[in-house]
Amino acid sequence: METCRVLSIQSHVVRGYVGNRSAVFPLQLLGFEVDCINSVQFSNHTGYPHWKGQVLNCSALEELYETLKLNNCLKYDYVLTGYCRDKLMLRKMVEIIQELKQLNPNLIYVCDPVMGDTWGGEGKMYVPEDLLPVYRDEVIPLADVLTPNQFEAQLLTEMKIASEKEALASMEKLHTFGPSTVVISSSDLGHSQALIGYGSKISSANGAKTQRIKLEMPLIKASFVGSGDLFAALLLAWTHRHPDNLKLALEKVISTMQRILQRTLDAAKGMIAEGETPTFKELELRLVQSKVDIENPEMCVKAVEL
Ligand code: PLP
Ligand code: PXL
Repeated sequence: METCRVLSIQSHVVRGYVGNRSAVFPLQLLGFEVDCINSVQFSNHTGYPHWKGQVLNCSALEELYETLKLNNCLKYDYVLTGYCRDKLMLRKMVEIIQELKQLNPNLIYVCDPVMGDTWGGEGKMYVPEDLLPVYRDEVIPLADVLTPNQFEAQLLTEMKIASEKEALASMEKLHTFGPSTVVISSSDLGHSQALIGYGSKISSANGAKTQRIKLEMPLIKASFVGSGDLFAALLLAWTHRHPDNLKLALEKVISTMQRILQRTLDAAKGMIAEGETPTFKELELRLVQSKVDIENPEMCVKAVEL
C-alpha cells in the first residue's frame, strides 16, 4: 500500500485514551503515517476529579504549521479533527484545511463535530455555544466525511431526530452543507439493548445515487470516553480501504469498537468489587490489548442497506 499520510489535530492526555491518544495507535496499526498536532496536553480527560495542563493557542498552532510548510512537509491525504473548545482555533483549522486542500485537491477531511451528547434523554452542549455556527458555516462545508452523534446532527440541522425517517432526512440536509459521507455514529432509535448507527454516502456528483446504511450494535453499558474519537479514526481507515463500500467499512468499524469496548468493560470489572460501578480511570480504552482486533476485526455486526 502506498504511504497514506494523515494530519490529526486533537487532544493529548498523559494518562488514558482520548483524542490523538485514541486515534493515532489504531491508524498506525492500519498502515497510516500520522502527523499529530496536540491541541491540548492535559494530565487526563476532563471527566476525572482533577485535570490540569496546557492548551495550544492559535499562534502556536500557526508556528507549527508554518514551519512544516518551510520544510515542504504539507502533503497530506487526510485531515482528522475532533474535540475543540475554542472558536479562534477552529477558524485557524479552517484556514489550514483550505490551504492543504489547495496543495492536494484529493485530500479528504474527516470531521467529528464534537459539541455535545444526550444523557438520560436530555441533550447538552459541552463546548461553548458560539462554536455551532462556526462548525455549520465554516468547518463542515470543507468536510468530506462527517461523524455527528444524534444530538449534534439535530443541532446542526435544527431538525429533531426521533425516527429513522427523521435521521435520514437529517443526513440528507447535512449532505447539502458539503460532506459526501455522513455517519450518525450512535442514536437511541433502537430498543433499549441496542444503539443504531446510520451512514449515508453520495456516490454521484448530482446526488442521484446515495448509499444508505443502518447498523444495529449491542449496547455496552458503561460511560466510555474517547470512543467517539476512536470511531472517527477507524472510519477514516476503513473507508480508505473500502472507498466504494460504506456498508463493509461500517461493519468493520463497529465490529472493532464492540471488541474494544467489551474488553475495556471486562477489564474494568476485574479491577473493582462486585456491584461497584467502574470509574473513568478503570474505563480507559484497552487499545494496546486490542491490537489484533484493530488489525483484523472479526465481524460481529451486520449492516443493512436502506
Ligand atoms: N457505545 C457503543 C456500544 C458503540 O458501538 C459506539 C460506537 O460505535 C459508541 C458507544 C460510541 O458512541 P459515540 O460516538 O456517541 O461516542
Ligand atoms: O474525547 C473527547 C475529549 C477530548 N479531549 C479532552 C477530553 C475529552 C473528553 O472528555 O477531556 C481533553
